[in-house]
Amino acid sequence: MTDATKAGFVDFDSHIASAALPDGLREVLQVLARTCAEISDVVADGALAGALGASGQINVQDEEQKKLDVMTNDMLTDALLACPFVAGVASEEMDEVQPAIHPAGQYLVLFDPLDGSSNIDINAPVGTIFSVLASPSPTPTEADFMQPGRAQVASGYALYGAQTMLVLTTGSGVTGFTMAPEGRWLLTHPDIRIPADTREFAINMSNQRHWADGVQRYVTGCLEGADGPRGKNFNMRWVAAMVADVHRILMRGGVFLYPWDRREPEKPGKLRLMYEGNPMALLVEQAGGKATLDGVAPILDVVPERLHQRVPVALGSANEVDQIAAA
Ligand code: AFP
Repeated sequence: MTDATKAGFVDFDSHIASAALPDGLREVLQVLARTCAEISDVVADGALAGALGASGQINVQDEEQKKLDVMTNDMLTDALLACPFVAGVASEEMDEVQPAIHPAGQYLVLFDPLDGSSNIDINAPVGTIFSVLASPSPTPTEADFMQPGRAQVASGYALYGAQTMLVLTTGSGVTGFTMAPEGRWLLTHPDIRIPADTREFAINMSNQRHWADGVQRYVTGCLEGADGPRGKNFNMRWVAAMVADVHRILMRGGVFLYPWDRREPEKPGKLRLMYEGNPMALLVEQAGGKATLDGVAPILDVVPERLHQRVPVALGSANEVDQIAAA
């Protein structure tokens, strides 16, 4: 793309300068945008940066960390804790919350530094997901992070795919930026809306035999297509990175499910409330979709009990989420 073409786009800093944001939030979002641009370069370098493969460490979720999980977690933690408006951070990759050293920060930032880790070594899409809360205290403890998703003042993600994109909400709609050379984010998607109806669903079908009856009925209805009760054919997609599956839904509609299943019945689901469920739910609701635990109960109303809590997820096109509830 030529510089002349790119000159027609509003950049990230100008866009958020024109938004009515509280003191300090703008700066926190700038740090997130800048660091995601840096992460994009590291992800793109892959083997050239020695960034592929396992780190040899296990995280708090009992999952093997990839080198890029560790590198991107450090990049975000260092950048955010250096920002005077950040009171503390929490990450999918860290056991405990990290309070900032300077005592005047107003915001808490929670993140999954590299969602879709199993995609790293096969050069498939991965992303960074973030959630921003107001801090009740300048010296926060874990209890201060335990706020329902509805309290988020901003959330978003960067998707490192065919293009690198940053998708953001500060509570009044959803905007998307595409990364140009030198890490410049340009506003390419000023008002993202999810269509209410869809013919596309996303679920890991290999877990089918473990699902609860309602999910079985819903997916069976989709698979029967025009010959079944739904009376229309469905397509299926599964990227194994929530960030990419949700991005597709924001771009063209669809539903995404990661339900409770019988493999580990004591676990409510696989996905993490604070780093995946809440930030994506705010984006989906702000784009006109529904984000629920089960087709009905909004994810954003869950009162968190633990930092690394897991939840079931059913989100996407509003009328199709209603079909999940009705199944
Ligand atoms: P990791 O980033 O920990 O690998 O997990 C990604 C994820 O939490 C989510 O982004 C995907 O939708 C889901 O896992 C994929 O899960 P399956 O491995 O069951 O397909």
